[in-house]
Amino acid sequence: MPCNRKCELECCGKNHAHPAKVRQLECKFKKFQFATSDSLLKKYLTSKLFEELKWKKTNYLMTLLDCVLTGFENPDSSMGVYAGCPECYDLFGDLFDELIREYHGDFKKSAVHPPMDWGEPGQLQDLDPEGKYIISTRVRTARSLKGYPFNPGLSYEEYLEIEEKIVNAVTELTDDLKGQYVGLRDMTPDEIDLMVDSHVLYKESDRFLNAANAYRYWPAGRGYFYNEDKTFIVWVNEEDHMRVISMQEGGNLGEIYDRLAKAIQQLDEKLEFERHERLGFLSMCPTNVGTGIRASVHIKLPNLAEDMGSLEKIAEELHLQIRGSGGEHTASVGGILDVSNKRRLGLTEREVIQEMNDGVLELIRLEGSK
Ligand code: ADP
Ligand code: DAR
Repeated sequence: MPCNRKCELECCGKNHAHPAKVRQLECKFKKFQFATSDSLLKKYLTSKLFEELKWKKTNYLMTLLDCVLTGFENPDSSMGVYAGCPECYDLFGDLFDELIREYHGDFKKSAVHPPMDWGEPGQLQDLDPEGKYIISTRVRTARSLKGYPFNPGLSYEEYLEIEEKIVNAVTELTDDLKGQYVGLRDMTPDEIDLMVDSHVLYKESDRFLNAANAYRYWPAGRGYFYNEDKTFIVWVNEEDHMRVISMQEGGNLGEIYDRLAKAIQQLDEKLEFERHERLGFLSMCPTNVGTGIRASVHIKLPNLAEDMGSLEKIAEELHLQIRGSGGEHTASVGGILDVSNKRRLGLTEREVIQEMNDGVLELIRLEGSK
């Protein structure tokens, strides 16, 4: 295998993947073909497409192997693919476009994501003013700094560069967004666990990300920024270069969304983000391209949750996604469900949040009618 970028360029130039990587890819694909998997990778990476893509390499030296290793190692993936760098969305577009079309509600190759539009502040209300259902609400978006690969392609130095650029930007935020940055290297395991358990921070435990080589050089370049009351948080170099998060107890979606919109407006003036002409803002995962917004409530729906199969069907019709209370790939604890918008692409920011707003209100209506 190439020992580093210089070695790879000397061995096989910029035109095709290193032969050792292709041999590894072929071996893993052969094994994957016998695996039982419902992932979109399994559905769309045909042998014909595999042969067409296996020798390709981006200018960041990312290959098909870097993108699909997570799905080969985790057949229980839903997608099974992460982009190794922004160029992967075009170079391996015959694969990514199918996954994106299916995940984001039939977003066809001919479709174009709309310009960013957060709408005007003060247009959204509290989803649960009486506090009967919603424990807490969180709205996050993902951003990638322009000119860098994603986790699978980042060097040690690039992790530190990204961290420095983001820290310089967030420490200039004003008003209620003012706060402080802490690097994970400066935290004890107990401090990290406390923040993870309170849903403020992430940790190095996602096997899908691990299989995608997203945890190399950990904890270098990793950390988080937070304001005084931890209602505004920025994750640095978790799955994406940047996750910008607004969250608080209760269901006041309007307050939380407006805070995030204000933060993005300020960050847009300080950082340059990777934006694709057709897919909008780019992220490591194809589920997060476009607006990158996931707006979620931690909500108790005891009546609807008695029949999870039926609830999942209703959620799908409302373009909602249900996760466990610990986030993705976790179970629901204490009857708390994480309910959020599913699609993030093909709609403006304002339309995405309206879709989530309307979906959650419908679930609350149905819960109350039981
Ligand atoms: P992401 O939303 O960033 O894609 P996860 O689904 O893993 O990733 O959630 C990240 C963290 O945010 C988890 O600890 C999860 O419990 C927490 N979280 C998500 N939604 C809410 C919410 N509405 N209230 C409180 N914490 C939340
Ligand atoms: N585990 C991967 C990711 C799916 C979407 N979630 C992200 N990007 N965190 C899968 O294919 O299941």
